Formats: sequence, structure tokens, C-alpha cells
Amino acid sequence: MIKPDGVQRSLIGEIISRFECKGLKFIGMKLIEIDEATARKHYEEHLGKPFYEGLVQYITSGPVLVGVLEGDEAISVVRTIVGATDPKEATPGTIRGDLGMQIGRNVIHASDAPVSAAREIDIYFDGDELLTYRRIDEAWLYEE
Ligand code: IDP
Ligand code: MG
Repeated sequence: MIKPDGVQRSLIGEIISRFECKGLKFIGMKLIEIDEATARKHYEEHLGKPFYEGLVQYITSGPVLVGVLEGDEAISVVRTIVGATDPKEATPGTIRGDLGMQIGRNVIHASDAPVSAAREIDIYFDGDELLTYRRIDEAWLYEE
């Protein structure tokens, strides 16, 4: 998910380009506004933490781009491209390392495990919004 700061700062193209160029395949994508209940559900694991209310505010403060990516070891590959949670500590070359300044405005969200990916995809997408197709470069991205 490209968070509201990423959308407002016109970083959608820059960010999705990084995933595309890597070889990850978008099988779903849409621009939405998250309502408060959905934000609370998405971030329920952080309920009670000092930053929780601010996080709900942040994520509902403007449009976000939600996307579903597919590829070999997609979750860990995406998390590596995204970088550490705090952009100040994130390695240059990562999205957060290159494009953000503060942990509370860290530009992008990425699922951290298959179970959370499944849960989060279910929050934002209906089954018929996820596509199955081959990208023509897959023959060159993968050995077989
Ligand atoms: P992640 O996004 O790298 O998985 P999490 O620890 O799951 O990081 O935290 C979820 C989100 O909560 C972060 O991306 C960030 O937006 C916000 N967050 C986490 N820690 C802080 C903090 O200390 N201050 C403000 N916001 C925070
Ligand atoms: Mg997380």
C-alpha cells in the first residue's frame, strides 16, 4: 500500500516502477480512501501502542494505492525493497531509505508474512479483482 504521503507526494509512479522493474507482477491495484473502521482492522496488531491512534489518522488522511504483488518469494523480496520501518535507518536504495524522513510518514506498507498478506488482501480486494496472467518477461526472469 502506498500510504497517503506517498500519494500526495506524487511517488506512485516511482514506487510501482521499482516493483515492476524488479520482476514482481501486479495482480491487483486500486486507489481508495480507507475508512476508520478498516484502518483499525488493518492495524489491529498495534492496538494499544502509543502510535496507534496517529497511525489510524495517518492512513485515513487521504487516498492510498493498494496493490497485490506476485513473484518468487514475493513477501520477503518486497519487504527488502521497502526497507526498514524507520526511513532514517532504512538503507539507501530502499523505498523508505530513499523517499522518506520519519517513521510516522514512511510512505508505504508491505505485508510481512503469508498469513498477514492473505488477511490484508481480503480487507481490500474481492476475489474477482485479482487477475491471473503471464507477463511476457517471466520467461527471462525465471530459469524455468
Ligand atoms: P512495518 O510497516 O515496517 O511493518 P510496523 O512495526 O508493523 O512496521 O508498524 C506499522 C506502521 O506503524 C509503520 O509502518 C509506521 O507507519 C507506524 N509506526 C510504527 N512505529 C511507529 C512509531 O514509533 N511512531 C510512529 N509511527 C510508527
Ligand atoms: Mg508491519
